[in-house]
Amino acid sequence: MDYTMFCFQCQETAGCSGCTKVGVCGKKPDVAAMQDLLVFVTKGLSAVTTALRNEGKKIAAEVNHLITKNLFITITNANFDKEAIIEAVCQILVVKKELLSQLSDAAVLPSAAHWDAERTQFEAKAKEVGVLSTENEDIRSLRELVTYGLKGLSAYSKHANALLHDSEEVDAFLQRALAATLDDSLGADELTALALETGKYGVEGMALLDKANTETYGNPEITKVKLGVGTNPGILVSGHDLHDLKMLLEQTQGTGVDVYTHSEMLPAHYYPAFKQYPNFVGNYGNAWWKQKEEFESFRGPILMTTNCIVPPKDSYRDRMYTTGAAGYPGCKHISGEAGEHKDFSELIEHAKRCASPIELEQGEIIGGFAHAQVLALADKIVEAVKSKAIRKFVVMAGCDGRAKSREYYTEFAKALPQDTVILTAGCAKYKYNKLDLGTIGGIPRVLDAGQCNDSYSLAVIALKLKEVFGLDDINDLPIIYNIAWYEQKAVIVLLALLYLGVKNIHLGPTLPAFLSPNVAKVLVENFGIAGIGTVEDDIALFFGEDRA
Ligand code: SF4
Ligand code: SF3
Repeated sequence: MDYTMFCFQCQETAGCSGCTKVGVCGKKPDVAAMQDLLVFVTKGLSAVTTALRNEGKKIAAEVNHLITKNLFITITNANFDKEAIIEAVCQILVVKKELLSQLSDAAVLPSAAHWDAERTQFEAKAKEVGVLSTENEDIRSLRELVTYGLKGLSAYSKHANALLHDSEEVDAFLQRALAATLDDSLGADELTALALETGKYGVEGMALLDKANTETYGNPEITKVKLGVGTNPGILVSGHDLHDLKMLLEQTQGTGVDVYTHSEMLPAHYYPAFKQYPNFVGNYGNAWWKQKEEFESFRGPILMTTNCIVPPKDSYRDRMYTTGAAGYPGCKHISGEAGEHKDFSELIEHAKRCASPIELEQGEIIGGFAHAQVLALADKIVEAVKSKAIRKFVVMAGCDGRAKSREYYTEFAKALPQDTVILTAGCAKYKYNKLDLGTIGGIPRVLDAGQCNDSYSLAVIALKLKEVFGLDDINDLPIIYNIAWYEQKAVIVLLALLYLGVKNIHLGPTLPAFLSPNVAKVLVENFGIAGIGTVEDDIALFFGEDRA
């Protein structure tokens, strides 16, 4: 196929500019092409649904779910299965055709809304609709900033949808904003405003998921999670979908198969509802990028409920299963949409034939500091701030990744003065959550709120502290933001923080390649966004001469 891929949506992008031959993540050009096409037709469908809403018509929940799932499929490391992506494109075309016929005036819609074709024409079309099809680099940058934010938002929406929580406002915005990225009449100012509005709905989407999670599973509470292994065979669950984990736990009761969390699934242990399962043993391994070694030594089936998938080694490929938006060619996919039962019996039977996991480490880690738990400790925390036992909070949320430069975060955590507390969420925590950083008056120096979407908790905590201290500006709090990003969920978290008025966020290990110099300048000038330096320089920058 004569197609040059171009993808620069994640932090790992080749040469900090764009993957053009094959993704650093392992995404091949033919898969990249179909992902580009899937984004294009999903935007086209969104233009149709937005026009229908403007005519006062209601959009079915299944259509909203289809849009969020398809965007989620294109998130970094979620789905490498070309056939599954082609199927998703076909499905969109069918739904789009039907909805177009309901529209009174379809003439004004962009060409993506009208595009229809046979599968044989997909490759040719994919060549025309990638990121580089927008020629102006600033417009391209802003369109992609919005699109990536919406990809993150779609992931969080999908998890809420799985728990039967929907928000018409979030879906309507997501689709309106997707459609707006097709609109050639929108200039840089309008698109910049749209990016900030995306942040507003990022807050709403994360609040929706927080409500869905806490109403379903209870409020996260301080929890010690075991790192060792038992003697039973196990299933390892990775990704972010708590509902998948719940269904698996129910189905494994009494089977002699244990269940372990991996990477972003670790925070499931913090919820009361998951503690009732005697076979929910602990967490195995680290952040996503170490999975090649860790999945091999786990020896049992692995369920990838979302990103981040690393192309598997042959040694465990047949043990890797996917579900939801995740997919990998040759790995069995377990089907089931929102509200449907998923049948994990094949994984459970598979596990019974496997040896128990090889132990990687022993001990335990502590977490569960989401908003309700932290607010329950508010008096203690406020007292510690007033007495100066805690000088500063450092938000180190976000993603982990394989780049060596990310060792910065381990060293930064170690170098922080003893009177600082790290607030974290997302898989970024694996860079320092197993260090012994001690406590301040009984409060651990690393407070883990949960998954990347639980960055929402950190915002709730900040807003509460602002209220308690009687401050007018969230930026007057003793909080430093030093965030690590990797994929597009971190983009929606960033946009959400900007919407909440948080300034001077440090973003690393590199600034996004999709920010053109002009767009980066706007972020620097208006929001004080900055990169990272050396650990020593950054500690000096944040704490001046006043270092412990
Ligand atoms: Fe490259 Fe990241 Fe895109 Fe993968 S997702 S192709 S690593 S920019
Ligand atoms: Fe991690 Fe992929 Fe982003 Fe949910 S699992 S934070 S990188």
